[in-house]
Amino acid sequence: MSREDTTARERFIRWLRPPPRLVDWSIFTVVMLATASGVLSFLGVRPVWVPVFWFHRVVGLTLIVLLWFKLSRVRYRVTRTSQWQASTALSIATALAAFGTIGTGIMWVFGYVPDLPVIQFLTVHVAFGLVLVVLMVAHQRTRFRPPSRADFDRRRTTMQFSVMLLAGAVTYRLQELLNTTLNTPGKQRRLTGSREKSGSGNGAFPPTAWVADDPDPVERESYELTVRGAVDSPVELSYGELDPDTSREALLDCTSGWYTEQEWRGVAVGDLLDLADADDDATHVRFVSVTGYRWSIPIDEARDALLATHVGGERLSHGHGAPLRLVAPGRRGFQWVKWVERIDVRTRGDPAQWLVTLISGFD
Ligand SMILES: Nc1nc2c(c(=O)[nH]1)N[C@H]1C(S)=C(S)[C@@H](COP(=O)(O)O)O[C@H]1N2
Ligand SMILES: [Mo]
Repeated sequence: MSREDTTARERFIRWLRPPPRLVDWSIFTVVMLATASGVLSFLGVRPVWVPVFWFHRVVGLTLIVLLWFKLSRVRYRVTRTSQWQASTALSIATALAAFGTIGTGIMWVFGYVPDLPVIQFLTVHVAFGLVLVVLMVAHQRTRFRPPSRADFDRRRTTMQFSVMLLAGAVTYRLQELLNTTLNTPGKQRRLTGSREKSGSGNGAFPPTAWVADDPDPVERESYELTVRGAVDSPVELSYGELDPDTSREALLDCTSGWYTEQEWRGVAVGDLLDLADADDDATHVRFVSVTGYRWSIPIDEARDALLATHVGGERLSHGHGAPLRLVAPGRRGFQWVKWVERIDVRTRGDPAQWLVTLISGFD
């Protein structure tokens, strides 16, 4: 920086730019925070989660500023081929993953996204993000230089980061404003960022697997539902013995970026718990799929949930979890277990479910 930069803008940017090592570690931190908030956002459906989504977007936008600082500093290592080293390829791949993550995020927010076969567009953003974390960790290991005390100037560093975060927040507000004024397809997103699939019945929304579940169709004729565990009288019911007399509207919101509001009909879980005479000390109810996929919810909430046989007046299709799938209002879609064949009444939660949902379906 020997050149005399005199315009106000250049002076501001020079003031704003933290020292190199601090930029690098900020990028690292910001990507980790974005990942953590992204993963956390998978849990939220209700308005109390809004701050998590906000945080994710603001942090993501702050990353753009940091990347710009970083890339304007290291650009020459890529453009001058004489400077290439073994690690240059990794650096480029990392940068591309970062562009991919940010780019798909921006496209998603504005709603200008292609219709893809098989997967939903938001999944591409998630995939880019996960690749970015892996590459970034590898990249960071090839050029490890922790920030030193000299990189921090308490007042200036605080100011720099406040300005960057504020810029992120303002940009996010502007984007919302732009969405509304331009009436973009991204405007109608829910608080989770998901977009609506309208219509009713099986055809209105896509059959979705969380990771790899893809069982053969479950025959209604030979199907049996078991209720067991912390109960006085375990029960087994054939499909014909189920009495699907309970209806309710509920919103299914999938982490792959869509939601749908449907009228579900089926058996109230509370009725099944009464039938099996659940113990007083039971605290959780676990729903287990034919694939082993499972999720549990607190018993008071479970009483209120539904095991659906029908959606929008139609019998559930195989893809949507026939003969029986959990409808858990207020919970993210991945917890709405499909192809339920067993209900375990339990006296404690089930931490292992977090792992099981990821690996069920792999042999
Ligand atoms: N057994 C099982 N249940 C499952 C899944 C799965 O992969 N296996 N996917 C979940 C996910 S991620 C969502 S969003 C909803 C989607 O329901 P749908 O396929 O009826 O749209 O089902 C959930 N239930
Ligand atoms: Mo999902």
